Amino acid sequence: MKSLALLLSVLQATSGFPHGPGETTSSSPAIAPNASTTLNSPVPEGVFLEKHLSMQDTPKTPGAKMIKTRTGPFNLKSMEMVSSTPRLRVDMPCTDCYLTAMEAGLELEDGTSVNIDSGAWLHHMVLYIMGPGHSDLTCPLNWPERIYAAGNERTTARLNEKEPLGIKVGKSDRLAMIYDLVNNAMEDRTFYVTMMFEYVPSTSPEFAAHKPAKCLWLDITNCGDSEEVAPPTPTFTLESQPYSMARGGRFINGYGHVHDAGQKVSITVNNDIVCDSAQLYGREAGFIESREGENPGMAHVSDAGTCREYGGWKAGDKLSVKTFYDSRTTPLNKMHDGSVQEVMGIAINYVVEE
Ligand SMILES: [Cu+2]
Repeated sequence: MKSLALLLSVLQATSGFPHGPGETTSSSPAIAPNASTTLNSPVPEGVFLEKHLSMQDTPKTPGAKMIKTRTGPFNLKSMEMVSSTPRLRVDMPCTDCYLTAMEAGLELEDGTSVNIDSGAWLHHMVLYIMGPGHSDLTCPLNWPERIYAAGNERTTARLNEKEPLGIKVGKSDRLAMIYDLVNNAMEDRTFYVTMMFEYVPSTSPEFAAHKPAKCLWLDITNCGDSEEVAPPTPTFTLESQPYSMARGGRFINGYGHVHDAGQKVSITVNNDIVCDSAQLYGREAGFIESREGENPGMAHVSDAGTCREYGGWKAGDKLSVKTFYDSRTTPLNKMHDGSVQEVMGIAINYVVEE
């Protein structure tokens, strides 16, 4: 644990270090389908949104259970922001089990879910697993094994679209988290970061049929801190350096993460696009900023399109992620001090290595 604490504190200290190797090109073609959406607008054709998890629903996976964990309390003063803060003790949803679906949330002490319409931002959270045999697939020297991440859009990850797969949690494994939270309200507030997990316990008859999946993280900063300064042009494309894969594998499920003005995230194998994750805005009231906010009435990212079963790659192939921003379609996000928020381009992929 000590080395992780050191690693995380170093990562925290280097937040804002010179940018990663993402490249910038301006005036890219407008390749985003139906990027600008509004309150209650239907899901655009060709875009699939994974169904949100609910503690009230019967788990979609046979033999699975649901559990919700809370991490906190996080006490934030009015207009306070906490960035890249590590949390090394996170409640385990289960041990000796497979995590088959995950979803983050943000709530108050009494369990009320909160969002941008009340000035509460789950800017980011990343969930890590540590224990024997766990290492990150794309950045093993830089990060503990990343298994889930969410921006405020709180995308649902599902690992078993067609076959019994999950993140394997061993008996002695532990979870850790990094979080960024913002309280844009006039009053001080106490938040909890929540995780809903669908999982298959070892006591389930379905357990034996399950195989382990991994999270494959692609990032415009490669193994950096994910943040880039937004280029000054109204449109821009940011792309990672290629990741050379030592082993082959298959993509099961994946989605992108951008900041406001981001229209889509593309995943490429040897420069061929295999997944486009469209980014939708303000489809629910919670994602529309209050009149008192930095961006009064602005519709923020509310949904990220999910790709399912989108092929695979061979040993030696090059994977990359590319993100397309257009601030004419949806504006960049402004921070407290009037500056423009840094931008991101991440693809979270759940894969099976071969
Ligand atoms: Cu982000």
